[in-house]
Amino acid sequence: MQSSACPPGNVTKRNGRNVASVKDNKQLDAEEAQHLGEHPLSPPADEFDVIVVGAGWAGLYAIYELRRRGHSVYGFEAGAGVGGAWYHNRYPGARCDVESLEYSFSFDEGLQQEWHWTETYARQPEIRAYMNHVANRFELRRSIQLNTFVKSAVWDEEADRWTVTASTGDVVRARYVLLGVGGLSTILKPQIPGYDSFAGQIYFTANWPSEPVDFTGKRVGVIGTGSSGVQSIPVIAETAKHLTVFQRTPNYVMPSASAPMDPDYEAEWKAHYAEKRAFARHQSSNGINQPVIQRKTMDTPPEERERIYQELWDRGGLWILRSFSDILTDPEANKQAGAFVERKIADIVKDPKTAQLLTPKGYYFATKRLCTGTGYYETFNRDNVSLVDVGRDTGGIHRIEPGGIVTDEGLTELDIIVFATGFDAVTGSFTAIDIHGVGGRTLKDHWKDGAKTYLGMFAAGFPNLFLIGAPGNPGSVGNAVVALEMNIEWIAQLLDKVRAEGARRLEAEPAAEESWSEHVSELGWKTLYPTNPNSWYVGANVPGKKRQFLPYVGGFSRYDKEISEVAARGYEGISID
Ligand code: NA7
Repeated sequence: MQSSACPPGNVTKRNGRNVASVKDNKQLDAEEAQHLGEHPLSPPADEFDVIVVGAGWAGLYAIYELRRRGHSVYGFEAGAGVGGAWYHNRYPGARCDVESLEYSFSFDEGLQQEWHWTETYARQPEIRAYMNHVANRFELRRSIQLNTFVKSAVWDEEADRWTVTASTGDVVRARYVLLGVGGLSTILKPQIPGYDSFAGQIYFTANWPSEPVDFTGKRVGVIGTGSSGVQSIPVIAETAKHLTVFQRTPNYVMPSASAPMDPDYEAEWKAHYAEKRAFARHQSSNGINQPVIQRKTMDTPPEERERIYQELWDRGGLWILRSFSDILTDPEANKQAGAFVERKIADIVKDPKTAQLLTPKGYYFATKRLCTGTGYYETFNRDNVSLVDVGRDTGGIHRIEPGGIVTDEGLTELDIIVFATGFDAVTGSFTAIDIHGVGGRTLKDHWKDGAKTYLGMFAAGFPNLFLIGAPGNPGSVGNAVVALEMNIEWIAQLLDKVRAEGARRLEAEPAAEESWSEHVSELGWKTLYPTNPNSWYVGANVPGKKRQFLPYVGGFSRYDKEISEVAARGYEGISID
């Protein structure tokens, strides 16, 4: 293992100063290829203490932490490299909406001191480079088999073990399985008639090639205006001959306002990392060092309100959510914030009809995941960009033909179609694995009338199985890295106890799962989030999926307190035998 004195992969010395280099995906592929030999091609044993599925944030940390505590751990990763969502989502403009100094691991002081982020909000290649660095620095690659999709996990009642079968034909047994499969990794491919007939090229933002895609002189269509569409549209517009955006639901888009990292800001963070990490976990509402605001919207005079919104708009990212305490609970307060952004859209977008189309309607501000973008609204002022409404009250996208996309407006001729159509979020990557628990019951079946978990980590009837980023967890409404670090540490401590007691099996009690799920739902309904029937938070983007508000929105500090109290009460709600 490297000592913390060694420079990380992204820092070199120039004129005596540390200078960070930002590589593109092609360079990162080449760099990662040098380490491919470290990855096993098949499991070195038939049996392990823990199988970890996925080598994104959760998988990397789980392998590190569980191995450190003396468990034999083996990981399977479907991709050809580590990084999970940040490996696959290489689309132009991809960037994190949480500040880089926060959206990073806290578990190792040397790691957080040595890594240098070049921008306040990191772009995808820099996050991928960081995750590669983590895999190298902690020698995690030797425990990760790449290019291997876990097909099934079957609980063996007699042996208290899981049998895990992979796409490679490998079959291994393990006492525990930890699913770090990611809430945003199962790509949604809309069933649009004629899809296969398209004569041009099709790309998915969530599975973007390493080679840069050349849009020069091309007629490009982007379907989808969630975060991926919003980030890629301005970049594609710069070189495309013409870009047509097919919008089903307009989103509220905040300016990303990313900036080059200020050395003083970075130094201040690095000097106080311990306090900042503790705040994110124990005191914040969203896993981020943003103050918990007490002031209420309607108690604040209109001019002062406007000043606050403007200040936070200028600050960029998701800061506007910290304007007032009631922004997501009081309809009137929410409308004020929404109206501020709607005025911005009207100011920025010159064509009134386009501005009108881009203005969200019929749902409360930020109840669909708020987007951050760079020059998003401004892009619609370009001569080479047009917007086509494929909203639910239009005929939507009728079909794809060899020459392009047909909507109510007729045929839009295209050379390239980019699908920025999202994911079967939160549950999709768990149910993509054929998981059979007690009595052979599948997780899919267990969740068919609505997904439920205990503490966002366990499913009743699925012993010794850990879910990271699952329904009932706060990760998807805040800093996911903080949430998964909390979860993995909590699970690691539980396993220490189970091992010390010589127990073999732990399982969430059905009543505990029921009451946690009710609690999650109640917390949700105290906010405006569930009123929006049309977001991935409620599974609305997946045809036939049960509509249900999935994330835990009680706040990170409350979640931390609740799971800590469960542990302090002897892991109440979990039977340990
Ligand atoms: P999102 O946020 O789920 O966005 C997907 C977009 O694609 C959204 O605008 C959808 O419209 C649209 N969509 C999906 N299917 C269709 C069809 N059939 N026709 C037209 N438009 C369609 O995914 P992203 O990848 O952008 O972002 C996911 C998360 O990653 C994001 O929230 C951040 O947390 C990071 P809809 O809104 O459903 O009407």
